Amino acid sequence: MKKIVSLIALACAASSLMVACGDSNGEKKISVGFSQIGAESDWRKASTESIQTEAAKRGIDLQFADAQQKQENQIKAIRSFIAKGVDVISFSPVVSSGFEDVLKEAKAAGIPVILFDRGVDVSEDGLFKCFIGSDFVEEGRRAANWIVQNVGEEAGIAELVGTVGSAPATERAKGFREVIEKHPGLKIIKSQSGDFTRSQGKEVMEQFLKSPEKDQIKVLFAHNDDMALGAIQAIEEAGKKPGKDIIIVSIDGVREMFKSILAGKSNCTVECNPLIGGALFDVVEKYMKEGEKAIPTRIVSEEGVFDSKNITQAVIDGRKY
Ligand code: GYE
Repeated sequence: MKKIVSLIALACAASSLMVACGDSNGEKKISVGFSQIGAESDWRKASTESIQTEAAKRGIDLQFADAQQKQENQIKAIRSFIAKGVDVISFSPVVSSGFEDVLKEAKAAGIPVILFDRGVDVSEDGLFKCFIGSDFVEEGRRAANWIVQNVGEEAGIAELVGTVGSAPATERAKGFREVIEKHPGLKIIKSQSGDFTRSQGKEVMEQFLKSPEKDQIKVLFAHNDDMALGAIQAIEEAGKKPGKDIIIVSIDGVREMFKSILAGKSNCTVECNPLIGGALFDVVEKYMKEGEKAIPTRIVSEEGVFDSKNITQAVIDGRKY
C-alpha cells in the first residue's frame, strides 16, 4: 500500500500527469469529456485540432473520445464521462435522434452538456445547456442563392447528401429546397447520401453519371466539400469537365476546395467554420466561474460564401484549414 501511495505522489510530481492530480497551484483542473464523431472529412479534422489545441492552451483536462462514426460509441463515451464525474460534457452528435436517454442520465448526474457543431432532437427542454455551431439551414439557402444568381433559372441539379439523419444533412437540404422551390426551372433530379466522405461522394457521383438522367445534370450541390472533391474525380473520369460541364457548389470552405475553385474545377463553397474550440472552452470557463445561468443557449458562427471572385492564392495561404 505504502508503495502505491508513493507511486501516486511520484506521478503527481511529473508534469505530464498533472491532469489527474491538479495544477501546480494545487487547484483542480477543469475536466471536459468530448465525444467527436470521427475523421470523415477535412472539416472534422480541423474541428478536432481546434478542440485539442484550445484545451491544451488553457490547461483544461480534455478527455477526448473518437466515436468512429458510430452513435453507440458516442453514447458509451458519454456514459463513461458521467461515471468519471467530469465538470462538463460536450459532443458533436453523429445523428440527431437517439440521444435523449443518455442526456437524461447526464442531467440527473448534474453535468451540463454543450452541443458542439451539430444539434439533436429531444422532446423536453434542459437536456443540453448550449449549442455552439453554424446555421445549417442558412448554409443551404446560400448555396441555392448562388445557383440562382450564377447559373440562372433552368437547371437539373444532382444532390450529394451528408450523413442521413444528421443535423447538417437535414437542415442544409431544407434551406436549399426553400430557395430552389421558388424557381420551377431548377429541379433536383438526383439525390443520394455520400455520408460526408470523399470516397462515397465519388462512388455516388459515378452512379449519377451512369443513370438515365445523366445528361440533365447541369449542377451538383454537395452537402460538404469532401463529397464534392470525390465527385470532381468521378466527373473527370467520365470524360467531363468539373466546374464547366457540371457546375459545383458545396459547403465547408476547406483549403482543398479553395484550390479546386482557383483551378476552375469547382465553383462555389459556402463557409462553415470548424474553428470553434475556443468558443466552447470560453463557455466552459464561464460556467465554472459563474454557474449555469451565465451560459448562453446558442452561439452561431458568422460565415461567408466563396467563389472565383474572392478566392486568390493569398486567401488560400491565409486559410487555417
Ligand atoms: O460540413 C462535414 C462534416 O457537422 C458541419 O460534418 C459538420 C459537417 C461538415 O463531416 O464536412
